[in-house]
Amino acid sequence: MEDAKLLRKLRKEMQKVQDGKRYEHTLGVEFTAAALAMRYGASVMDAQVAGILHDCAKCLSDEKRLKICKKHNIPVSDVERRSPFLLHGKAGACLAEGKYGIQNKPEILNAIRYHTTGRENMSLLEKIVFVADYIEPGRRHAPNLTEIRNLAFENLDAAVLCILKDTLDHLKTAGGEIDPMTETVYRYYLDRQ
Ligand code: DGI
Ligand code: FE
Ligand code: FE
Repeated sequence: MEDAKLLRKLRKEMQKVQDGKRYEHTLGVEFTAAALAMRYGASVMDAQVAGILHDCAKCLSDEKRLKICKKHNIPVSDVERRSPFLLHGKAGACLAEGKYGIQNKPEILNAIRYHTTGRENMSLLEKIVFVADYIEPGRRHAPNLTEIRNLAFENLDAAVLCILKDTLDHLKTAGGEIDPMTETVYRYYLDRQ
């Protein structure tokens, strides 16, 4: 299928399954990921597809997310079982492949899969989606947003580190349970600055 046609089709699918605010966020992540791909020399098309689909499992029920993981033999940790929204990346990667037809594109599926916590040694596309998700124009409330938006186009790894740090700080003050993955990834990027 022609690129523009595929993008239109995927946007339409997301508009069907997401509420208005989430869909706007989806479009914001799509074009922010495209801009970062231009800046860092990644595939703009892959960034757009990953951006459109990254939250394709966000508007499902927790039961549905757990069911998808079970069906695909994805191990579910204790934290993920207590907070199944953390599985929307992993479940989303399954849907992207099965329901939305993203075949033979493991790099796109991984960008969707790891977009919430990040992972060690992320690929360029994974970092782009991780950062775009945090800085897209519809985001308003994150601390240091102006600085992180600047940094994103200067030094992508530094932006990844800042986002992880602010996310951990936020979880610590707001009392959210921390997925050990988020801390592991933070230490990984801290050691590599
Ligand atoms: O799906 P989005 O809202 O667009 O963004 P996302 O997939 O990055 O999810 C954002 C939320 O995920 C944000 O409120 C912080 C939260 N998060 C990231 N790491 C962890 C976490 N929440 C918990 N409880 N534990 C984590 O380790
Ligand atoms: Fe998400
Ligand atoms: Fe998102």
